[in-house]
Amino acid sequence: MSTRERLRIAVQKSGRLAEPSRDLLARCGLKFRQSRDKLFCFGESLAVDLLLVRDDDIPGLLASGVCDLGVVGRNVLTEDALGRDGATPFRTWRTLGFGGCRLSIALPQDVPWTGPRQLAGQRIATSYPHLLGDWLRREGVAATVVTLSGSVEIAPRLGTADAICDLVSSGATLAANQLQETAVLFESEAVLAGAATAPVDERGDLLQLLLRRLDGVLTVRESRLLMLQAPRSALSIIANLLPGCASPTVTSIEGSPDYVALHAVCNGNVSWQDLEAMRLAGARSMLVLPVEKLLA
Ligand code: PRT
Ligand code: ZN
Repeated sequence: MSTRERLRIAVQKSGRLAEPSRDLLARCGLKFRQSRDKLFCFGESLAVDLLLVRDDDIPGLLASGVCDLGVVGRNVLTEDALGRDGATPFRTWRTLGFGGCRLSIALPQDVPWTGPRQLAGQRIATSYPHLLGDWLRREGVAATVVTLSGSVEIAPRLGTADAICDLVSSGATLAANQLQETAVLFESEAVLAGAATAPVDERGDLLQLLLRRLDGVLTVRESRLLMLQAPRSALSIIANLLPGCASPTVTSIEGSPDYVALHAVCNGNVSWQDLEAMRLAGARSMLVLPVEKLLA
């Protein structure tokens, strides 16, 4: 394995994952200076650089060691891994909570769906031949996989396929092409991935630092700080009503012996119903605040 002092992350140059990937890294405190050709971003705040590429190139860049990490759809990573012999050469460090979609089989709307067996002997167009081939094998169905690099959804209308296997998020593209979604083969979202073995030089420390910050950012996104005052006598009841909060901090209030102040970080949103239930139990002065940074 090559040694380098700077960690290099591959991210999509343009497309669905480009902006959320850059935003996430920015929230981890990474600042970059972009090269004139706009393909490389030099990390100014940490020794972490970005390579801006097509998403399909990311698995190869990780496998060859050119990049240490990549932000890529699990669909692209798994498709590449299935196309290589033997064990998967990648490691998923974190799932990132954006780029969600599913790989599904779709048929013309006027063809009734009875189950995977009906695909036997049919032609299925896809850009994901390995994921589709793997699923067909597991289902015990022998079909012809027609590999296309794009515009898969028009293949049935062109007569080049009987069904398609493509990514779906809202379903609007399928509907616009008079197709119906049937079986879901694979659920995907963006992940932070790397080679199976982590770098052991300075880059290993940078990776750990980045993961710590990332965990803070990902947790914070879903977290709220809840502050309230509770009657001492109702403390245990109110503590049980806290939505998704572990171990609240309880402090006494100067000049108010019957009440305590309570604050807790809650996982997920705190609804009006949650607040009303706590109010009924005696809580007052309730405040819900977004959390900006969190370091465990
Ligand atoms: O140029 P480059 O190769 O980098 O980009 P690309 O065109 O290959 O990729 P891009 O930007 O379209 O998608 C990048 C990644 O986003 C994918 O690999 C997925 O992990 C993820 N993603 C999430 C999606 C979708 N949702 C998605 N809906 N990728 C593609 N689609 C397409 C789908 O193929 C279909 O054409 O959008 C259409 C369906 O969308 P709906 O909303 O109409 O169902
Ligand atoms: Zn692509």
